[in-house]
Amino acid sequence: MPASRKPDQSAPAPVSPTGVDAPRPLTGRDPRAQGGRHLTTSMGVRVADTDHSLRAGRRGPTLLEDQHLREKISHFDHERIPERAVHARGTGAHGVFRSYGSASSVTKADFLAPDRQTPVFVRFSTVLGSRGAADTARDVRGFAVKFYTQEGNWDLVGNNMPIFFIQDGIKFPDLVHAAKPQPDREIPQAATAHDTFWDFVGLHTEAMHQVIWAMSDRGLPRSYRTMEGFGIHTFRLVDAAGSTTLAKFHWKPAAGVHSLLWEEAQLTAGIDPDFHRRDLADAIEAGAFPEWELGLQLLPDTPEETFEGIDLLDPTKLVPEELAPVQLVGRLTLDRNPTNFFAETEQVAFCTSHLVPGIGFTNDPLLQARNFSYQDTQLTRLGGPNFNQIPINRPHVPVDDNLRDGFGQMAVHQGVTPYLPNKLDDCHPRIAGEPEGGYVTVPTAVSGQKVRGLPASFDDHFSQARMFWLSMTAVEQDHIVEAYTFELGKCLEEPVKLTMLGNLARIDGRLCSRVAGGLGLPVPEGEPAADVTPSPILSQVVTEPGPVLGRIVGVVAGPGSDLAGIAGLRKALKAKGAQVRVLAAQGGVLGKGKKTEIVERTLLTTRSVEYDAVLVAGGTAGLRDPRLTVLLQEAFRHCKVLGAWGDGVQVLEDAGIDTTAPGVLLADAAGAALARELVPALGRHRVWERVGAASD
Ligand code: HDE
Repeated sequence: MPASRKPDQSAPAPVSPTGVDAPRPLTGRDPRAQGGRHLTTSMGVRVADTDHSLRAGRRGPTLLEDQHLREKISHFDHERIPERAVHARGTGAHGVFRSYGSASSVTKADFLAPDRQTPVFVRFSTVLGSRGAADTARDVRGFAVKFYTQEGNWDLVGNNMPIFFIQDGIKFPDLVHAAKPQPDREIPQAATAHDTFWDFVGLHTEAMHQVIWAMSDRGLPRSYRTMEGFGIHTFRLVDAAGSTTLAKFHWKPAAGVHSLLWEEAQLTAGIDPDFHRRDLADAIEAGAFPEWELGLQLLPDTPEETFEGIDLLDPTKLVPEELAPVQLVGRLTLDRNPTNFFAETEQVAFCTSHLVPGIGFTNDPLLQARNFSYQDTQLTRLGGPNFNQIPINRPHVPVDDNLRDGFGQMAVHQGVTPYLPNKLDDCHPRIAGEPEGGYVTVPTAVSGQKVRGLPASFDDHFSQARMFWLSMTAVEQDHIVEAYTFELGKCLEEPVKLTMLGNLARIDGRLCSRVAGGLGLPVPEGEPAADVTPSPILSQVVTEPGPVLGRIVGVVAGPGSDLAGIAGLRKALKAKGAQVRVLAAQGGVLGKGKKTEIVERTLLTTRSVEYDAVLVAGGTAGLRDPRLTVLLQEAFRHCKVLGAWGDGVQVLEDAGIDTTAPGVLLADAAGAALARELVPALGRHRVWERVGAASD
């Protein structure tokens, strides 16, 4: 037995099943450190040898009595848990939600009262790919937020698009079975570009609105930081006096709404499949904390539950912001990366049924099915009914739930009365009336015959798909045409393509004829909805420069480059929240003494897709490399800002870049003047004027 064991600061904090653990002091510790000084078994016995199993002689068989061997291997054998059925690939971060108080007039939710600060955990995800899939697949993105409020946990489990593929949750297994890899060969991974997906959505026209969003630039976010988020369903808010208001939740990103191009997304899946995961973690580590404002579209709670003719229970319809502006009610800041991916990001369990007083459901048939599904899925995925005791899922308030036992029970419950009513414990834990913060369902009238069916207003499957199409700028429409043509072009079955073309004809004739042209198929007849008013706010092409927070500027350099210029540029960009990354032919350090630059990427390890803009430093003129030519031409073709100072201009010219083209910034030196031009150019995200003027 060890002579003395000092209390170890890094020992696990006591686990309480009913609240937050006391935070463990990490001050002064290397975050990469495991914790304790000595390796132990799971029983806390110090281990003397972890590299050799116990054997009957050095050449003999392994002994069954080797508990350390058996425990080590057996635990490893059971390390994996089932991945999420959908949204398996994702990443998370901790943060805080600060309320402005502006929602208190419509909801009594305490965390929305003035000046409240609520801890949150957010998980972003793709829908279709497996846990190890690439981040940049064309897909809808999940945007799930767990608010650890003083009244219990509220989960807002949303997406980066404001509508969904289906109106009734009972169809979700059909949708997912069609969209996931085909069951015979299990391909393609993380992609809708295959027959079964288009077969299903082609026949299932209520998906048309969501599908056109997925085929738009929204399906390819530049970063999780540059995505909007939507609760999709209409919720019912209730204030302290019992008055109700219908509401849709929106997240508005401080970094603007920006996307990748399809070619970029494909290249990124190869050069950095963890692109979005890395981007989020790097931004937080660099102190460029991602932020969103939470907004509400407030809609009168009328018996019809419609607004301007839009059925608010139909999750395939949005309410244009021009008709119901988004009112901002608080700010979300992500400021801490998880310490352990599995414990936090993998085990976090969001449930749409987790509500707090002040927020209620509507009868949206998709939401109603979700309220069953999320709780249910965790039972298998997290191994039983006690998943809410896992630290990341625990509320930050006391829990006295009378729920007992079950697999993985972590609590040592006290007392003998886990039932109500009881006399032995004076009827504790007591129920709470509304004034004491008890959750009371808003009384709403329900009547009708038991039927399997939806209201007639749900039958319009095309008008909002057309509205979306008409709201796009020309360049965004081009991307949509390319996306449909790519995806249907990957289908093998002609009837599948023909059915979809028939649907496109009902969205827009020009859209249909362009896609049909690309596929080499006849253009079907169709009658698009009349009198559709566009919603220009849906376009993400900006005319005014937006923020450049978290943007990455690649600077091509070499041994003779102007390092002082690079340092100056870095300083100017850092002041705006953007970062410089030096790339060169070889790795290592450029320069000597005080002025040095670390080469973060070499031409072998990078591609243009990792940068929002690429500049060539002065003093780099001698650098010629076919990979650099590809990198610069790609950045140009992808409408990114390019630039050079001093003799760096020569490098652009050698790569065949038209240095007179829009968005190519040339300067004598990397001074303030270059930074002044670069920042707004970056803030416009792309130089769309260049489309059609590519150098190759
Ligand atoms: Fe989900 N969904 N979903 N979903 N969903 C899951 O829950 C489901 C839907 C969304 O980061 C699963 O814990 C059904 C709409 C996100 O952990 C599962 C229906 C929206 C996440 C499930 C829907 C979403 C999920 C898989 C139709 C946008 C990831 C693992 C009735 C508003 C949460 C899990 C995370 C995850 C079921 C429709 C968003 C199987 C049955 C609509 C962001 O329970």
